[in-house]
Amino acid sequence: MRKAALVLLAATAAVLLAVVLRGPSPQAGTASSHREAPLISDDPTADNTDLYAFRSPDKPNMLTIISNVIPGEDPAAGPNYFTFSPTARYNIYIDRNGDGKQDITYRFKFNRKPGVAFLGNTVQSYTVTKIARGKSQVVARASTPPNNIGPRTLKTLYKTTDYRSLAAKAVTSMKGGGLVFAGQRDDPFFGDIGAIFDFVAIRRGTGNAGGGKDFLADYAVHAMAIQIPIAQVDTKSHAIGIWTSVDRRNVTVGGRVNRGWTQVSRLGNPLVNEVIIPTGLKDLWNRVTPAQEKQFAKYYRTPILAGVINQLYKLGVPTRNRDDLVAVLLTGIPKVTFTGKTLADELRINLSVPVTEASKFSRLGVLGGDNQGWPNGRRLGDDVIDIAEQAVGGFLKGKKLPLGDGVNFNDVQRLNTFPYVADPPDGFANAKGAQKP
Ligand SMILES: [Ca+2]
Ligand SMILES: [Ca+2]
Ligand SMILES: [Ca+2]
Repeated sequence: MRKAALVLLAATAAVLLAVVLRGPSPQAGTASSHREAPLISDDPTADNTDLYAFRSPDKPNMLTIISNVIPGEDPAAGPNYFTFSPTARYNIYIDRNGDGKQDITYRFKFNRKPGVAFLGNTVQSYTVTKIARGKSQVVARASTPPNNIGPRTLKTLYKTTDYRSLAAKAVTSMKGGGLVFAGQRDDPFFGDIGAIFDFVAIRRGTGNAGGGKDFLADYAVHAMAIQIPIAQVDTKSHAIGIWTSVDRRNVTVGGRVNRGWTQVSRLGNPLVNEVIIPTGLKDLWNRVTPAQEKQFAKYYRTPILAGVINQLYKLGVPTRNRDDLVAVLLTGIPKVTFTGKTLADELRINLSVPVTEASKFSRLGVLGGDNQGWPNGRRLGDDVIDIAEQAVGGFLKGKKLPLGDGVNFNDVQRLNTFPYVADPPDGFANAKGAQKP
């Protein structure tokens, strides 16, 4: 029996049942936070999929933060291709004193113009506003590259077929230091979602030794990436917390004008809303802030997932008093990412931990003896499904189960420089569909 490997997949699948019942479409990606709650699955352009934060491998004095939205972009899905929503605002928040409230905000707002002929226009101008100490300043005005629709579109509209050069030109300096990029990217999340949905089938072995199928290969997301000097965000303990969210403008109903914005999606650590928060509370969780996390603490302490694992596979995973998970996800790892007693789901990172040499990189991050990876920040190569499965399995309580989904790395190589996330797959050449003779 390939029991051990299956357990968390099973549990994940159970939690994802809501999505199954909605009827998965070909773009029903369920990565770390893709389509994880009922309401947000109706609003993909406002759906945060993944958040990354790491010291930059080529510039260790710079912190890179990447916030991705729009799950499962098929690069061939025209003529109105995927874009950032012009009626949303996208936020990256940084908490420097552990109170669950932002001290620095980077806010993105995008425009969208009509396209040529019957095509949508995927080049979007945008602003980045930095809000800190009560002061709000536009730190960048920039444009996304076009989506990677295909070589004829690129040649006709942008006079080149070299997508790399178009994307490289879209990297823009920010006022006060640092860089920004926004636009379509390869989805850097990887996982065997197809197996999970097929009632937790596993394709080979135990799941921890390869053999899975990367459901998200050849799909894209829209990414917002910033690279900022660590000196601007560092603290005495060197531990800070980061999260991302999307706000929608309030709608006017029955003639009553309701100005302002409502947060519709939020993301700190991967898989929290997907796996920890019960389905009935997922929409609420998306609307509140990390400072209001305490109301959900019991779901971290007695995770549904652990109970499901035991019911299905009788592995004796600890189901109660999971203060290990509370620490990792809500207050930080003692002496590493600890930010204080306030319970808040934030992606915490200790900015003094050096960049791991390539030869010592472990996809299992801290659990694999590599102190730079998730849950100390999150790098593009961190295998968060395997890490989460093993952590919920009780790794930090000494119960080391070889759990995993059999997909150990992304389908494409990351870039060596900012924004690091690889170029998106090409809509014309992409491998989906069936080529006819
Ligand atoms: Ca704060
Ligand atoms: Ca990918
Ligand atoms: Ca994996």
